[in-house]
Amino acid sequence: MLRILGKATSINVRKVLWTCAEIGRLYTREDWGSGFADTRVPAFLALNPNGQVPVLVDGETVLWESNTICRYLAAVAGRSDLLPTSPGMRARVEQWMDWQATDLNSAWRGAFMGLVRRDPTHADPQRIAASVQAWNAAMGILDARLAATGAFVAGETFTLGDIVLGLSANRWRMTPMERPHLPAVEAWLNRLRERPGYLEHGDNGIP
Ligand SMILES: N[C@@H](CCC(=O)N[C@@H](CS)C(=O)NCC(=O)O)C(=O)O
Repeated sequence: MLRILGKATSINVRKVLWTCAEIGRLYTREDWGSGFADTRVPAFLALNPNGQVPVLVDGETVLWESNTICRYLAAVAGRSDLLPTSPGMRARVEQWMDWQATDLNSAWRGAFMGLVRRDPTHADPQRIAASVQAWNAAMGILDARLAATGAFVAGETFTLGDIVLGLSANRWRMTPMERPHLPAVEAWLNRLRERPGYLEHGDNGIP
């Protein structure tokens, strides 16, 4: 049985849980991470030296980095709809996944930590405002992309890109801040609501 180590409130853990829902893979999940079991213990650090969740244990295969785990699960399941095998189409999906993990993640950190987590080290209003601006600008890029495809992030069909960005967009819409109306993002989120995996692990009240 697949083991997933990480609390279900973590956005990165929820990417993996939603992917498992899409591919119909059963798993057991253990509550690790802040507020739950401490990831700084040797037993956990032996699995992920970063002390972060999620960690996946699939027999001999131990993996960390949520987007990598999602790609691994889709590949093992032979789900070329979620992660295409043709190099160009696969790169298109990976491009948006990498953008989520780098540019988009960096943009939201200050606003999310200050406004949702209420982290005292992220309380500076100017830094929060700068993060809100950067986050909204990044979401504008996603909106333009979705307006162009008229469907999903990588094109006409649902892929892993929609999982990682769907969770990100859900966080964006739930964070108490000024937001522009982004009609293509809104329409896409409604499209994602047709998927049980998104309803269970994405649009479930957790930002
Ligand atoms: N790049 C990593 C980031 C993982 C990460 O930031 N995980 C957070 C939770 S979302 C974490 O483990 N924080 C420490 C903790 O909860 O103890 C990934 O995508 O898997």
